[in-house]
Formats: sequence, structure tokens, C-alpha cells
Amino acid sequence: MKITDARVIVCSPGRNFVTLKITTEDGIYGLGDATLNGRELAVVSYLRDHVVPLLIGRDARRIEDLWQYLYKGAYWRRGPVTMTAIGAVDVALWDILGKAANMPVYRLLGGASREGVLVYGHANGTTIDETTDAVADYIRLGYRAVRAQSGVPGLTTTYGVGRGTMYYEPAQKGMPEEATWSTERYLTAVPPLFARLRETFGPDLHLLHDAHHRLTPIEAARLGKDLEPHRLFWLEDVVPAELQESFRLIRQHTTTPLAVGEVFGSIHDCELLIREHLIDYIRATVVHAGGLTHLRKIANLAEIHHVRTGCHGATDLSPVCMAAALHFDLSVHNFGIQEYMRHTDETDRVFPHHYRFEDGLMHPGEAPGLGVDIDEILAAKYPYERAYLPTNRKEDGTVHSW
Ligand code: KDG
Ligand code: MG
Repeated sequence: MKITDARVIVCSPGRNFVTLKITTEDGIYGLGDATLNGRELAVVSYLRDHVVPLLIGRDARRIEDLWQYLYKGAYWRRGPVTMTAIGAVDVALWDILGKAANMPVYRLLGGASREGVLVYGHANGTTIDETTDAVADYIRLGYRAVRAQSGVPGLTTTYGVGRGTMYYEPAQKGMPEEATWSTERYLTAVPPLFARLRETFGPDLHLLHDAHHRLTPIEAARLGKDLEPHRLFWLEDVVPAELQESFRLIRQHTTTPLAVGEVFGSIHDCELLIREHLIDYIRATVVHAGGLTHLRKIANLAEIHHVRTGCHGATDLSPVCMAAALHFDLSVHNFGIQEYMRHTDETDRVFPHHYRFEDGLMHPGEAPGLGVDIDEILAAKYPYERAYLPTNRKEDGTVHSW
């Protein structure tokens, strides 16, 4: 089953997406998401200029071999651009294999380990009252797990808050926004939010929160401790995770479950965190961590160390990635939860799909392959628009992690 064509499709139905479409000699095609928020065109060039010429004429069924060839053959290893590009090829090949076998991808991955995939939505508001109302809206929609982010008094913008309650979208067209940050104000604001949410919604609702890489290890330890009475499902990205060893300190101080890894690209970014049981959930996802082939290896390592998966699923991960993540989630034994930020209707029309949400759970559907397509004629009506994620400075002007 030789690859005869591979094309990169860039479109912006509400936000930018990069999609790889690989076609084989018998006319079967597969899709892979290659979107890297704010750096989209770097992956486009990596694929078009360097990877596509290597794919033509190769056997689309040799998925593992092609993965190793692209990873080891480049000599330069890892990095978000490389791993996103390899991930896109890998997912497109799984899609092709599923279509050729007339099976949904999750069956090729070992079959369903559960009936449905537990997902969490994003509730946010500028005040505790508004965020509480937003959580109630998600419960009404059937969600069993909700991430809550609220405005911080004294700061004009806060990560996770704003621009629509159902479609939180941090990337902005034009040049990057500059936000202002205060760790002191944030650490004061968060515990009362979760005290209110527990009091209002009782013990059963799963509550999550994202600190978005902004604290030092000792600040993170304190936040984890302060949140312990409110029994979070997880506290995410408390520190910038380049220094894996820093989690030893955080772990010694708090029993609040920790989730990390949406910016990780490979098993080497989380190997120590997993091996030393320093985290509870690994958030690496299909598109940025080398596709299904590599993500399964991360999950397998995590399984033996009692770490569960919690794949990133923000709006910048296209419906192609969402579908791939759901096939992975349904099949992998140590699944924990899946993030589900709904895409806009515009995006959903460009990427018709079979996955569905019902009663707090999602299912990838039974269509052969991933069960997602791209309407190229419609996609062409939404050309790329330059957009960046925001940047961040402390109140005294010092650059801080966003
Ligand atoms: O592109 C960056 C977003 O995906 C990220 O800010 C979202 O942290 C995020 C999350 O947990 O969804
Ligand atoms: Mg996050």
C-alpha cells in the first residue's frame, strides 16, 4: 500500500489548524493534525519541505518503522515542531490502516477498555459567582467533571477566563497580547473559589484547575496544600515542568493530585516524573507527542507506575486530534480523563466527525479509521491568519511564564 501523495492543508475556521492528508495508491487517505498554536507555519514547512518528499513511495502500513525513520533519521531529535510533524504522519497512517481494515482505530489499538471516555469541560468567569454559574451550566449539559478558572481581583486578565464560556480561546489574531501577573494575588484568590464550588455542588462533581506553569515549587506546594480540603480531581501545570526534579519537593508537601505534560513532546520529558510517581496524570497528547505510536509508549510506562492519562484537548487541537485522542482513551488501560473544549460550529463544519458527547462521556464512533474528515472546499474559504498566544509580565514588568 504505497503512499502516492501527502499534502498539508492550512485553514482558519475561527482559529488556525494544520492538517496533513496522506493518500495511498488504492485511493485510501488518512488525516493527521499538525497544529502547533502560534507556530503553525513552522510545522507546515517542516512537513512540506522535509517530510513529504520522504513519504512518497513508502508502505503506509509500516507505521512503527516510519515513526523510527522520521525520528532517528532526522538526527536532530525531539522539539515541538519535529514531534508535531511526526505525530501528524503517524495519525494519518493509523487512519489509513483503520480504513483499509474497515475498523475504527480503537479496535486496532486493542479494543475498548471502557464504555465511554470521561471528559471535563472548562467553566470560567471573572468572579467566583460567575464561575459558579458557569459550572452549573456544565452540569446541566451532563458533565461529570469541570475545570474551573476565575478572574483574580486586581488583575485585568487571567489565564482561562474570557472570550466565551463554551469556547475559551487564548490565541489572538495580530500581535501577542501582554497580560499582567501576580502570584500573590492568584494564591489568595484560588482557594475561596474551590471552597465555594464544593459547598455549592457537593462531593461528587470532579473539579479541576490549571495553574498554567506560573508558580515556583514551594508556591505550588502551598497551593496544593490549601486546596486539599476541596478534593480536586487534579491541579495542573503548577510549575514550568522543564525541571522534573522539582516535583519531588511539591510531592512531599501535598496530596492534591498533580497533572502535567500538555507541552511535553516525548517520553523523555516525563520519564522521571512517572518513574518516581511524582505525578498522577500525564497530559501529553497525540498531536504534540509524536502521534498514537509514541503516546502509547508513554501510557504503557505510566501504567506500571500507577499514573493515568489525561490528554490535553484544548480548542487548538483540531477535531482530527480529538478523534485520535478518543480512540486512544477508549483503548488504553490506564486512562484517567480527557479534556474536551468544544470547537466552534465553523470548525466542526470544516471537520465533520463521528465522535459524540453524551451524559458526560464521549465515544469516537464506529466509522472505519478515525471517523473524521476535512471538507477541503469549505476549508479553503478560511485562509491562515497570523495569531499568537498571549505573553505575560509581572506587575513590575518582569517577563513571566504565560
Ligand atoms: O495552546 C495553548 C493551550 O492549549 C493551553 O493554554 C490550554 O492549558 C491549556 C489547557 O489545559 O487546556
Ligand atoms: Mg493546561
